[in-house]
Amino acid sequence: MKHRDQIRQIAKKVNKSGQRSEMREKALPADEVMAILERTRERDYSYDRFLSTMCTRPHPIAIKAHDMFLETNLGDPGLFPGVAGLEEEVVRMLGELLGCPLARGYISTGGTESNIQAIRAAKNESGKCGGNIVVPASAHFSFDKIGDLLSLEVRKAELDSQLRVDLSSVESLIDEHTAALVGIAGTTEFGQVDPIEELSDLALEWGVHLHVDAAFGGFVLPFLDRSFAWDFSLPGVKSITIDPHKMGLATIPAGGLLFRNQECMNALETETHYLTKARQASLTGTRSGAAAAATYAVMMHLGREGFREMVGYCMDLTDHLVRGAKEIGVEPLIEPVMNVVALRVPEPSKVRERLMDRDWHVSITREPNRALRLILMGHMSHENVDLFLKDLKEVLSE
Ligand code: 0PR
Repeated sequence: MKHRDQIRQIAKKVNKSGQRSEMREKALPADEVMAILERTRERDYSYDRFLSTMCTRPHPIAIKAHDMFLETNLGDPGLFPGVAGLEEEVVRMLGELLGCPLARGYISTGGTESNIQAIRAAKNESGKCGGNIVVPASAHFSFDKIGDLLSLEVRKAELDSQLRVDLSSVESLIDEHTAALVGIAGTTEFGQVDPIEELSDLALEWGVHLHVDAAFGGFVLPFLDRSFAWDFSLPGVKSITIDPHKMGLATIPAGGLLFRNQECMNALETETHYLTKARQASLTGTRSGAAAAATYAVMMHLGREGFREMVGYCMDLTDHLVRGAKEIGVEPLIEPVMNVVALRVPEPSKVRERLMDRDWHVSITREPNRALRLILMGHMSHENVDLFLKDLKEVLSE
């Protein structure tokens, strides 16, 4: 069969909602297009049953702000000084939240871009080519992409019994070719916080850049009752990833990258001769002003008080889930630090499948700490946690 025919056949099968797979010659009235979109949207699942995601429904004010700034492009800020000013305000607020009011940075497209850029800056600053970075074994897979993109060896340090990075393992992996150390404040799978204070000491001792990945934890840790030392208040911390599109309740793709000072940012700049600003530090050229506006709107509207309340709600859900799990004989791998729970169940992949059959979207963690992974975001309710526990109990006794 010819390649084109093959593609047509596949497209026919895939397009269950009745869209055509080829670009039409004639216009289709807007209401018909919208009808297709509405039918299509119904095929997406609903957040009510999501226990696997670090994203959530954006706050209504974020949606309004996003809509208002939809056509703005922060890649050419001179054309959009209004939204460029909002981005500066957001960076100032984030810097202050993270213990460094003079921090510099920008609104990226999420944790992956922020991590790439932080390590790229560290590599450029260090002048080390073909070097290595030392990350915890629990690091997000974006660091594997970084190794590939920046031709750096990614050395993975072991975890301790509490699933934090083991410092002696980190020490054994650092050498004169190390361009950066990474600590995680809110690991993807366990919500654990690495010993950032000790990593900061190590980074200063070796004169290497310490990057903290707080893509998830950045909007959680400042609002917990328990306090951690993890941000720019530690002198070794040079950059932080913090994602407004996760616990920040902003719209996708709002990501955040902050550097302790301008010199770190300079290591990312390229010349942009014909644009309204002569230099650019971001990875993408064209980038969403809407995401920056949405972040600004939520941070202003909720204030610290609102975030404390939202995080408090998620932690309540977490306690409720863990208490209920223990009642049916299921224990967490660690006592949750934030609203991420890893439950020890037999055959996690099978349990996950059975739960998916019951419309629960859950995920699992990697070996050697295979477990059922649940994230309690603001879209979850106590009632749904109870329904989930009932189903979990039934699945486990099948
Ligand atoms: N760093 C950490 C600590 C993360 O948890 C994540 C994503 C990233 C970096 C990368 O962020 P971006 O995905 O914004 O580039 N953590 C989630 C995860 O992998 C992302 C996610 C969100 C996945 C929603 C699925 C989902 O439905 O689980």
